[in-house]
Amino acid sequence: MIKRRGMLIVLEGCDGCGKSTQARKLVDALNTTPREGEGSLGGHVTHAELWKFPNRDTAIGRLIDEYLQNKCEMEDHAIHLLFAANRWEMVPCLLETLEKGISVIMDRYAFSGLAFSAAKKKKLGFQWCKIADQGLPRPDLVLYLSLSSLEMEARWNKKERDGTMVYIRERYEKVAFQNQVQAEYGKLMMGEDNWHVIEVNNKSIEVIHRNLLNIIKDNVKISTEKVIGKLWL
Ligand code: NYM
Ligand code: MG
Repeated sequence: MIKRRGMLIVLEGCDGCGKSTQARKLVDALNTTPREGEGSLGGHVTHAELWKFPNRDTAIGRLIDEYLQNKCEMEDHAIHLLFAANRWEMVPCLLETLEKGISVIMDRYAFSGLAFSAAKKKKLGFQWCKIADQGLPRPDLVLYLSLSSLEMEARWNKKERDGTMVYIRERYEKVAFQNQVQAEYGKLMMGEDNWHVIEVNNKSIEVIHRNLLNIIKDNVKISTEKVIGKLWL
């Protein structure tokens, strides 16, 4: 059998839309899907890993974490570049992982970087925001979880960190701002053939999971046969 690279699958959406839950379930499902035969992914996917941005474990990530928890202030351009740098620092490891045939389920990526920065009142400029992430590995699929602002807020107060629930509200978790973020996402997905929008209002975790898994199954073969692209180039 020809060895194929892993898929790069990104989950995006506003805060509280269920990305982290779904990302975990997808990784579990891909790791337990039979390699061959009925219900398999055609023998292409060998293994899947869960990645998350911001990656709060690096030196840059720790700065971002302080900013998000309102423990420090940062100029808008500067924090935008730190979010992008936090992705770039992981690129060698990401490419190596995909090359080994391991798929990566990514909980947020450059699209968050753009949507959240461009949504700020003192606009940084959509094009300016794009440049910092230009050339990153291009995802095979972007799964966008769309949630109404009514349901959003109820979900924010609970957060899981390292297996325990903590109750904090981070920077950006305001309905008006998240509506602007969703509008920016709308601009980003226009004309893109690798985006899939999934409405999550009033749907169970399991129904959404099935939906996402089916999209992946429909795309896995095509994606792993293509060389990984470069984002926005
Ligand atoms: N965020 C995330 C950005 O503003 N820029 C980025 O590049 C990324 C990856 O950080 N409100 C924002 C979106 C979220 C916050 O993400 C932290 P999470 O998934 O809640 O840990
Ligand atoms: Mg959040």
